Amino acid sequence: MSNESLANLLKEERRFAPPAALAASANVTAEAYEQAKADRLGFWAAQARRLSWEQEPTETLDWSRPPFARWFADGRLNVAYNCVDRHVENGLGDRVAIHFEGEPGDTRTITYAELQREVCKAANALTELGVEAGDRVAVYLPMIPEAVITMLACARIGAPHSVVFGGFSADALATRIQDADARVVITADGGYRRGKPSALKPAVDEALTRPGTENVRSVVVVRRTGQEPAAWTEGRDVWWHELTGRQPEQHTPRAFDAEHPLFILYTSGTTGKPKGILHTTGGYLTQVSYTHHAVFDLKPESDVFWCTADVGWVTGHSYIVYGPLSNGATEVLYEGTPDTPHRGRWWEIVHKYGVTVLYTAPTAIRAAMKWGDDIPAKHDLSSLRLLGSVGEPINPEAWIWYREHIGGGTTPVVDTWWQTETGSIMISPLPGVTTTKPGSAQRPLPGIAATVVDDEAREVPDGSGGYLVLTEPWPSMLRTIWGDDQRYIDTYWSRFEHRYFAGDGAKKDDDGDIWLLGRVDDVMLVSGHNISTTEVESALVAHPKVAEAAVVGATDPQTTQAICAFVILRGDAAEQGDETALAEELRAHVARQLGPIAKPKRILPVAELPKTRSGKIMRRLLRDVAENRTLGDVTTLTDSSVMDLIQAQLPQAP
Ligand code: 6R9
Repeated sequence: MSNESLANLLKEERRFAPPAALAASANVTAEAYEQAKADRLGFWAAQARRLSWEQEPTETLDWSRPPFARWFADGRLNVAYNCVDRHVENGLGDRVAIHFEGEPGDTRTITYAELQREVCKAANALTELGVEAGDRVAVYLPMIPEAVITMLACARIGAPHSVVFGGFSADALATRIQDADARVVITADGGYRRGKPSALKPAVDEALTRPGTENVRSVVVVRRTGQEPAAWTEGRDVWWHELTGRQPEQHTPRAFDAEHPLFILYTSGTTGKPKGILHTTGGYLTQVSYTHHAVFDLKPESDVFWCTADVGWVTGHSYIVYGPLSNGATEVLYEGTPDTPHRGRWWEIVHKYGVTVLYTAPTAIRAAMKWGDDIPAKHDLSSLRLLGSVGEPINPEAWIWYREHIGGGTTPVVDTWWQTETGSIMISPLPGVTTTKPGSAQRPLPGIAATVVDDEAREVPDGSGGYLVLTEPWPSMLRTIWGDDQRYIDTYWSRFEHRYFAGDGAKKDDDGDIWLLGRVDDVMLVSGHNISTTEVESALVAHPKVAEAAVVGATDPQTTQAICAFVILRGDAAEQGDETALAEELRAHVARQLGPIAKPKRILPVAELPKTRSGKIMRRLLRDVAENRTLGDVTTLTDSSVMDLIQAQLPQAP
């Protein structure tokens, strides 16, 4: 990747030291890096003791058959016991676990004692349906407490869950049910989205007509919207409230081996069959619990944590369910979209529940920027003390806005890099230790080994770019791709020997800090130069007229690829017209910031960008548009009509 452009990201030269008060009482100090460096496995063995084990592990890591890792293999524990029962036993039954806020404004407050009763009833219910340890349960629910309860109930009886986004189609659901060979599906009549009830049960009915789904013997339906199910299959379908209503509130948790499967989660998979990422019990829980404690400096007695992700994304698994609850946190669970019924909804929720730690994605931050500074300004956000970002590289511009307009100019911002495959946060500042740099995830966490290598697997010197790799196994690493060990080896462990290939481009700056540059598939090749989409996008977003940008390389006879930029303009600029003049202005701006080589050949103003439900821009589809091709798979888009809109808006490519 061209080194000239590194200078651009570093143009935002402000640095932010941790607030003195936070540093003084931080859960984790700089010492942790030293300890982990001196004895990495000893460090993780100590973190495993954060959990309650029925049988403490004596072995930390078995790496005798790489890349198949076994962590804490002779230990035995129950995940649900760790997330719920032990807090109740410790006298914390009255602490609020979940402040639920439905999109229509209905609320529910669930204490740890209530959560224990609900999880026990659900575990008994699954058992009544014949679900046994090892059976897979598909979960297709909106963001309601039953989603969390179901996941914990599955964990309690050792039945791996496979959560599928409520926004996915019947097709996507069917493929995931088939691949995991699920035995039961937990769903709802519907959920609320953008002010309207949106049905879920019909997609389940449709999915279950597909071949390969015959082993699903029960469908449990939560009543959420009150929509009358169009179809009801007697003997298969059962109402959640009827089934759980007749169950005892006690259930004795049984301990499972540390390597017992906990869940399968499918990555969006840009090509081919989706990959079922398999996570197991002891190592996963150890690392999500530790990272939630360390990165969010979580003080369970006083903090109110809010992760805005959907539970259908790994971020929801690790930082709504397993991380916060294993730490006994109080958290917010919100069902709906940020702009329903108005664009200040999130900020209203922060104030209402006194949220202290907020964890969200760059896409949401950029949307809030686009809607205007005056919206958050109307709300008292002074409870916030720490902000997190995840999902995509965060442009320095958005990082600064987040700190200024949401964090009151005082809260630290932690940019956390990780993946479905890594299970938990891997690269991030520590809020009480790190002097932060807008736009950089900076350093691997204590106990994590990551670096940047070139094509020949050589570690690059500071100031250079290449591929991000993880050089040592970590507790919450994926164990395999469900049913396909060879694909696991091929995808992650074959590009570089003995190193996990993350698929992301990255750079090390002169201090050795890591900057993530997006998926390597998205890197563009222009006249022999590698140019990162992230950098061109950051340059565009830094222009006052641009709210959001997505950049792709389109095949070009002269330059191999030509940079094509799709931009969403800010309110006023969008109304002013003269597209040619504006395109010229933006091209000149990028050339000034990054150099002439990075100047987009085409600038295309659009109203929306195609995104996955976790907010990632699907550049592959924009490439299809830029190259006048038929669109590839759109089943994981939040809203597939966005592509029709974009295509209708565009002049045909020259
Ligand atoms: C947690 C999650 C993983 C991919 C990852 C990378 C991108 C995530 C990032 C980031 C730059 C960050 N990504 N966090 N890029 N900075 N802080 O997002 O998991 O949905 O599996 O996506 O997301 O490209 O490889 P997942």
